[in-house]
Amino acid sequence: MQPERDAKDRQLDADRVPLDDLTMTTDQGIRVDDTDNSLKAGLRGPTLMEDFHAREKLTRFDHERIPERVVHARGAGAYGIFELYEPLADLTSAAFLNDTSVKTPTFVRFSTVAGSRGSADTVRDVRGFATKFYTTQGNFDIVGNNFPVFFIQDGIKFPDFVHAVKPEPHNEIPQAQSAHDTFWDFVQLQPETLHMVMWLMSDRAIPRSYRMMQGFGVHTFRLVNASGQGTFVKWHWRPVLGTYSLVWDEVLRVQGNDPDYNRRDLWEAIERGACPEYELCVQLVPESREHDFDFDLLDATKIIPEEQVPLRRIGKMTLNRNPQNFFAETEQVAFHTANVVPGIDFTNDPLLQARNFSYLDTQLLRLGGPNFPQIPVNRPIAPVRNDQRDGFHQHLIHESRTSYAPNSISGGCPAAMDGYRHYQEKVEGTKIRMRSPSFGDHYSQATLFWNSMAHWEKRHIVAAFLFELGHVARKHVKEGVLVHLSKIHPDLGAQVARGLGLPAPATGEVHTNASPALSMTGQPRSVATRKIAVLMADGTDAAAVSSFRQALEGQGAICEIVAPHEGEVGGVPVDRQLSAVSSVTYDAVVAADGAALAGESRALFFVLESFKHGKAVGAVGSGRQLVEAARLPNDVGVIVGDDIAGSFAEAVAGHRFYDRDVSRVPA
Ligand code: HDE
Repeated sequence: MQPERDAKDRQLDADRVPLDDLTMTTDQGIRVDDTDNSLKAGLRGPTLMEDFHAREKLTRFDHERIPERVVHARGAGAYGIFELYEPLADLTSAAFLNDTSVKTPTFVRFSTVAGSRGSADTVRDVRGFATKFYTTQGNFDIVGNNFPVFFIQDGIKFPDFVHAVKPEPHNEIPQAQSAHDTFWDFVQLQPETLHMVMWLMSDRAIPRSYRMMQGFGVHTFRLVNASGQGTFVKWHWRPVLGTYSLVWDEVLRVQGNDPDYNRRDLWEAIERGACPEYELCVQLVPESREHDFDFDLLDATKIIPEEQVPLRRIGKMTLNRNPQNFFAETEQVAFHTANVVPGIDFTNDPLLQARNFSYLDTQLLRLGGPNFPQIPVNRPIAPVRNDQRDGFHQHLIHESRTSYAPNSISGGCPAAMDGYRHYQEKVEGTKIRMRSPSFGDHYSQATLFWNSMAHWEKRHIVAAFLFELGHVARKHVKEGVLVHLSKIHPDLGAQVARGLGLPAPATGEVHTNASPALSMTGQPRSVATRKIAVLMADGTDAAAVSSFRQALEGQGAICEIVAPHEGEVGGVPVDRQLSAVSSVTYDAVVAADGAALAGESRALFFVLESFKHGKAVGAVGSGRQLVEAARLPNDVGVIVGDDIAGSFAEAVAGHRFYDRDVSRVPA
């Protein structure tokens, strides 16, 4: 079903170039009669300068690339709409947060941070979650991440941090990895990174899907109501499908099997009409409570625990439309933390203050000048009127005879009135280059994170530290990190030290507070949009598969028939050929055949690998023989029988069986 057309979609019509005229022209509109042969002096002679078509074609090609984003270079985007649950007039004058009848168009870009534009999607990294709201009052951007905190507290450290995590300068190795010396050297010397590093080592850094990860504005922002009263706010996006992750061993294999795994998943879900949904939630802190916390609200390395300030759901965003051209839309979209509308304002968070400079600056280089807001995807649906003029690639023809204010010649237009008013915060102080002592605690919330993890999450965190530090060559860097880990929690320090074969540093007392909301256990469960491989072969009893398939697809799951060859098996069309896919691109597997597949090594490996990654493994009909041949340990999540649809769906909805002993699984 086509989504309802919103204001942004209609606006883009003017820029769309449909393929409705098959005649090729030059950029000047002159018809081209041959685009395969350059103009030459004689059949075997030199090419002539006057071949304007060849010159234009090659020149345009030479200039096709623009600089990739200095961070967040790899991404995928989608359009959507935002719907408000209830008016928030007591908190903000922002129009789109006051009218529940308005559907505000949005564009979202999800990204990884460290890798280049062509790097794999599934790497251990933070994910960007940047949203542009095309409101009637102009564009509002929440340029967030899927972690609620950041590595550093002051934006002046950003170039240092990014240089440390990016490939090393001498050989540009490694690509899209934090597992190298310079990153961990920065961490050991800059302990403000530690809380975020705990998130980075957790499964949050390897999301199953962009549709299954949270988003956070990170900084404390401010809502301002019509009477000028401010309220501190933290933005949260909550995926309706729940927050789920891959497992590390799987991540390593997905990279080879489908480097576009997350990008493809987003694209296909939207094409299929399974539109990703996220609830927008806020944590609100009245100004009177600004100093009620044991951390500073302006410190972006800290969360406000949800148990202290609960989340309030205020609306829902549905991503319902894929871009039509990756470069035009997803690559050229330009986000900026300073894109705010009346009723939304900043705080003095020094990281946010730096971002308010950096995002405009970076677009000037990346998009080649000051007219990038005129690029279709960036253009507000609100009218744009001002005296800013000229520059490279000006697309508009300003008819006014004046471009200054005040003026009398154009009747004083455009006039500044009834516009954005900055929150009237009282500010005074001496010029000082120092960090506030209220930003000084770098351990308590890292400990809080560790304490809040389930046992399997802790196990994964330790394994992640071992993988990462196992790629660090310099011993003193590992030792430096270990000192911090032991301060975060003695158990963490001891386990990582053991794996590294280094002595565990001495530890002190740590607190035992936890914030259960930080754990990924207890997510909403659903089989909807889960991808299930059904292994079949010639001779499989298609009837048994069909009822199973109907039951799962009825709940929104996606079943793909995987068989040794393309075409049909048992009268059922094959979706994928066994040698062209891997279990790691599925959420679960059902063996529907064993008679033929029990002797097929790729099918056996498929089942074993699924089991190893904690996935539900089912068997119907003769599929039992395949599962038996794989010699899976008798375990939860291995469901064999003729009427398994219900119990299998339940197992898939639970995502993974993290407590399986997979130490002897040969996959
Ligand atoms: Fe960014 N960041 N950032 N960042 N960031 C960029 O802007 C920057 C930070 C985030 O899909 C750049 O257009 C500084 C925090 C996302 O187009 C650049 C600082 C958070 C995206 C930039 C930060 C983010 C960016 C590169 C520290 C989470 C991708 C290209 C002061 C709240 C947006 C661009 C997209 C991109 C600067 C820290 C999120 C260079 C200086 C904290 C999601 O301007």
